[in-house]
Order: sequence, then structure tokens, then C-alpha cells
Amino acid sequence: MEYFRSWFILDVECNVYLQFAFVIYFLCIFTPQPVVCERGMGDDVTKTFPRYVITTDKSIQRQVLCETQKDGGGWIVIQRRAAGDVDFYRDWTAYRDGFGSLTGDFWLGNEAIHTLTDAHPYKLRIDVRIDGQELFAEYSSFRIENESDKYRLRLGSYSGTIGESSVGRGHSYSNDQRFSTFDRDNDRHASNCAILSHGGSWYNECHNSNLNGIWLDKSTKGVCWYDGKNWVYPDYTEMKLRKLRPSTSS
Ligand SMILES: [Ca+2]
Repeated sequence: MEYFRSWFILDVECNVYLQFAFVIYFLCIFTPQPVVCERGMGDDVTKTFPRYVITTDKSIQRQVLCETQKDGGGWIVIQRRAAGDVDFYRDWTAYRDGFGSLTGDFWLGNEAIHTLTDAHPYKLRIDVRIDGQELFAEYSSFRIENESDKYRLRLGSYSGTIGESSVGRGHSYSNDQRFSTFDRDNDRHASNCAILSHGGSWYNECHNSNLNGIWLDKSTKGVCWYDGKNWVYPDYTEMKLRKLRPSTSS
């Protein structure tokens, strides 16, 4: 009799534990995940390193790196150079499709950037580090056209701390320009700026910012920025997009 009583108590305890486990399981399943890059994303979030998560953007059917903290977060990173271990001197196809690793240095890809910015208005933020100082540029709107228009850049007005002391300097100098690579000369220079500047970008005649240039090279072929007065050479760069909210301008 004592045996059956013990067994009964044990059985009841097991059931309680089992029910408790089920409650925890369902709570985990149905608790909403935090919004990362934007609403609707974030159902397969993988944490990478502080401030960042990787998730899937359904519109481009690709994993994207989300920056979750700068100015409230919600940024899709399209370019990142922090380690310098990825060669950015690539051809048209590579820049179109993207290269590198989301957990390291990478270019998301012009076709993906076009698809994102064609579907919704975005703004652009560029974060850099120069001599240990973190600076940024922000552009009120950002889109790139399709491949038949050579992924032409459409950039809104500048604000930020990195500096565009003269109008149309910095990244704004590339506004309305088509993308060029060493095998596709779409710039306004007599020669090919992608070869002259050792990168791929929306070159004009040629550039005032060369964020896809040679890593840590302190020339106009290197990763550099011209504000209208001075050339500066970042040792960390990140270009990122965030959706513009319909009700406001930010
Ligand atoms: Ca040219």
C-alpha cells in the first residue's frame, strides 16, 4: 500500500513538472520577438556581436545584419569594414550580388539595395571612426535605381558630424552618379575611376568619399573622405539604411 502511495505522489509531481514545462514552452513560442531591423522581421533572429543581430529580410530573400542601437536602431547594414580582411576591389557581378560575410566585412549587393529602396523610402547613415573618434553622416533619403540605370544613386540632404563643409562634398559628390567597377566604367571621368580609385562606387570625376577603397591606405585610392577642406581616413566604416516613417520625415 505504501508503495502505491509513493508511486501516486511521484506521478502527481511528474505531471505538475510536465505541465510547468509546457507552460514555459508555449510562453517561449508565443512571446513576440523584439523588433530589430523593422516590423515583420525578426522571426529567425541570431545574435552576432553586441549591437547587432542577423535576420532574414523576406523582400530580398536574404539574411541581413541589423544594427540595433545607433539613433534607436532599426538599421539594415549594407556595407561594413571593420577588420580589413575582405578585398573590395571587385567586378560588377560581385558588387551586384554582394560579397563578404555578415559577421565580418561585406557589401550587401546593389541588386538587394535596389530592391529594398525601390519598395520603400529609406534614409542612409554612414558611421566611421577616424583617429579613435566616432563620426557619422546621415542623408534624408536614399535609393538606388535598377541595373539598367547602372544602380544610379539618389541621395537626400546631408546632416551629421563627419562634415561636408562645402555643398556637394563628401558622399553627396556621388549623388545622381551611376555605379562603376573596374570592368564597368559608368563615371564622368575620361578614365575609369574604379581603377584610378581602386574600388567600386558611384564615382563622379572621381570621388569625395571612397569607402570601398584600399583598407588603411592613406591616399585617394584608400578608404577616405573629403569634406571640402580636408581628407580623412577612417579605420572603420558602416553604411546602413532605415525605413522612413510615413508620418514623419525621419
Ligand atoms: Ca570614365
